[in-house]
Amino acid sequence: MNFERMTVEQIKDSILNKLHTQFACDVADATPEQLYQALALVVRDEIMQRRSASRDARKAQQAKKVYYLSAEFLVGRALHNNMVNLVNETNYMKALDELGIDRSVVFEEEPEPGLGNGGLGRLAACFLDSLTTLKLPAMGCTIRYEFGLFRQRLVDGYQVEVPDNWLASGNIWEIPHPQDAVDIHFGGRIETYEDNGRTYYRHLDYKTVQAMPYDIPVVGYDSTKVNFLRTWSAKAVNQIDMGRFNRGQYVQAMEERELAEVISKILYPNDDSYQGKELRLKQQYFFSSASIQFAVKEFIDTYGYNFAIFPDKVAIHINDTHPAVAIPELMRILMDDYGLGWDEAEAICRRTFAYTNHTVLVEALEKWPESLFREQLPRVYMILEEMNRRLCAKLWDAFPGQWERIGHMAILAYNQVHMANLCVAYTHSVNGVSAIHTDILKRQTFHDFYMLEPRKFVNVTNGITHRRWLMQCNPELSSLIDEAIGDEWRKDMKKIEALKPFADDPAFRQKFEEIKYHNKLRLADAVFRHQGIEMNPDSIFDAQAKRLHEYKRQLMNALGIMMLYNDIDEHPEKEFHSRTFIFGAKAAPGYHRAKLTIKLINAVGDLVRKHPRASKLINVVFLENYCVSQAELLMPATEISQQISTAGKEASGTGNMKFMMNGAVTLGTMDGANCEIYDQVGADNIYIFGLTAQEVESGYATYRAHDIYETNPKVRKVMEQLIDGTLCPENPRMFQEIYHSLLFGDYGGMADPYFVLKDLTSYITTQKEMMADYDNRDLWLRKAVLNTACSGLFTSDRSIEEYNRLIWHLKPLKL
Ligand code: 26W
Repeated sequence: MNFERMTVEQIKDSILNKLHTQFACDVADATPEQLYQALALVVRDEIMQRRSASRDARKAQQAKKVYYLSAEFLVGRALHNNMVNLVNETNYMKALDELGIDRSVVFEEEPEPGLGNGGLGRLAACFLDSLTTLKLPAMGCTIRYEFGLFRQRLVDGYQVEVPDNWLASGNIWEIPHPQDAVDIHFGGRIETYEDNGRTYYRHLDYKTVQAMPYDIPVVGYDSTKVNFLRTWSAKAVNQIDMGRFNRGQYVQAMEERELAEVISKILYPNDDSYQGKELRLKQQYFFSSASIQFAVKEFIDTYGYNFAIFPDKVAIHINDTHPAVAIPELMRILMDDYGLGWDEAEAICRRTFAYTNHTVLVEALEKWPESLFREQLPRVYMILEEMNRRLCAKLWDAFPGQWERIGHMAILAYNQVHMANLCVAYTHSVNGVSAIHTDILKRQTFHDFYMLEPRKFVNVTNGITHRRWLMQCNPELSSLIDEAIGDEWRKDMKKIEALKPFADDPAFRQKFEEIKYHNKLRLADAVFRHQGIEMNPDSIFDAQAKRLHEYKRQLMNALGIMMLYNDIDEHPEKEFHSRTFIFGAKAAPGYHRAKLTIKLINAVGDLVRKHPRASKLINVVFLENYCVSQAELLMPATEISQQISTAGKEASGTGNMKFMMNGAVTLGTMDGANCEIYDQVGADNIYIFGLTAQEVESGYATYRAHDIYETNPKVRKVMEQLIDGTLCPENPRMFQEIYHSLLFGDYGGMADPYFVLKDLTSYITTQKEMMADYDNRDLWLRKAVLNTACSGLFTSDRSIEEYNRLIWHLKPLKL
């Protein structure tokens, strides 16, 4: 279908009009924030014109819809992205130029919604973009956190957390829908009564919190399809308790309100490590229940009470276990509110829900104390008991007498609620996020379930939206690709493989190199403006950007830099290529080791800066507050992408895909989606080192980190430097615990459980090979171009097509 795009003249008029009517000003006297708001309002209008068409079409076509439930959606800024997806970027840019408005100033005015920690949240955002572009009916459901992920400051090399008050000056993109507000009940008690031979349940004495939805539109690329991200905000039903107020209890009169509204106050900053906090459980139930209530209401509005067809019209996706409580919640609503029997309700749930696992780290698997569930969600808890009873009965038939195994698979066991077991047992599909990860799920994490229902387990390798992660963030490279192979790749990313032959075209390679250089300048300029740090664009830009975790091994990167430093120091005669090591990483505020690693990286940077020769050859840059907008600058500027997790630990990774799509060459282990990147680019265009996942697995029994320390003088030297005052003369013991953990282990655990010292030697050797190749410009640029050319598989359009084919079975809307 064709639709009108706004012309340059129309855009200019509309911007001026918004400035006049909203802010009573002109371009000349508008603040940057007012310019941003005016422009955003114009873009929003253009989006909203498409919205009604797409909603009416879904109703008329009675199309199945997916509700993607996720505690996080790390959407990033919307303004520029929406212009790109409206395919009207050129007109908007022209209009801004003609009005004399500096676009980069305006874009930077937009507060970035930090409604996610890392990979899982960003993946959900990429998926919404692809769902909409593929014209699939979908809604993202999450929490409208008033404070997103903390902002990171660096003070003396330490991380300092600052609250992220992203809603302080409002959010242009969200539309409140008070008519869709729903009540959520916490606490209280359950009364049962019999009627006509059936048991009924009555929930009494509960506390009510209202869930108020705010919708953020998501625009499909070059289509009239608009989907929404529904964000739920907690509101007290009684703003003020007038009874108490009249009795003079002013503070108490507000108390209930504060207790209710704290639910959507802040995003928990833990990534991959679970803590059983009551408020987090309340958050999970809050947005899951609200979303399920809404999905049921929408179903009834369209199809009436014919629940038998519910799974044919509604798919509900559980993004990791955080929204798992949605499953017993749908059971509850179907039985208690609509009178369905257990078997019928269970069959509907099984056919409706699907679950994605995002991590195999045991410390990340959610297990809640049963008592918390019983107190906060008494009716849901009763349903879980019955779900567990029925599951265990089945398991008893399958594994008679094997109590330990059954305990391992149960929903309720050892006074805990096992959310992953709930998901695996009561959904129709369980998927991992890369080939190796799904394999580990089948062979280890969920092996016993896999034996019973092998066909339930599927793989869908993650993807990223190439619209944000190539077209928007790297416009110059995108135009160069257009020149070479036409622009069809923008709509169908598979077609980017047509770029492969250009890897052998010297003129193309040279242009590719020039663009990389421009992007390096762009990044250097931004880093200088924000942090006052200079980056030499003629050095190699080598980046590791991801949450800080021991398994991701930023520590190994830091030790590697120290070894390079020693090499430079000991060999004044040797030549080295100048290199900028870029880190971007937030540490969970309570994760002490991770925070110390940030300090270590910065201390290594300081050490290098003090050395006359090393300071010219090495620069360590720690990007403050790594977030989506920073990533958009970093990906296009990077030449070496470090993906160096202990094999078997990183479920997929998605930063690895963003870097390679922008022509960075990967230095990595055979882990997560690095394996698929290897398959796509071939062994010559990626640098793989280190243990395999199998070797790690068998290494736990035999590995002795101390042996490496004893036999390798270079490793011994950096280890000693951690504790001899080299890094921090005023406090030589600063990094002692890292030293101790690598050589002796923490709290009686094994030494170096992430095999840092074990992989360090092959890591260094591989980097040396890489440096030699880098100097051969033709060879290196060929690899870089091939990385972009081979990145077609990693578009999230492909991931979503697979989810749809294997799991959801939605039909694209005819618009
Ligand atoms: C309850 C604490 C908690 C919080 C977040 C546990 C687990 C998580 C997430 C599952 C962590 C996460 O973001 N995992 C990442 O998901 C990405 C998208 O699939 C993968 O690419 C990453 O490899 C994986 O670490």
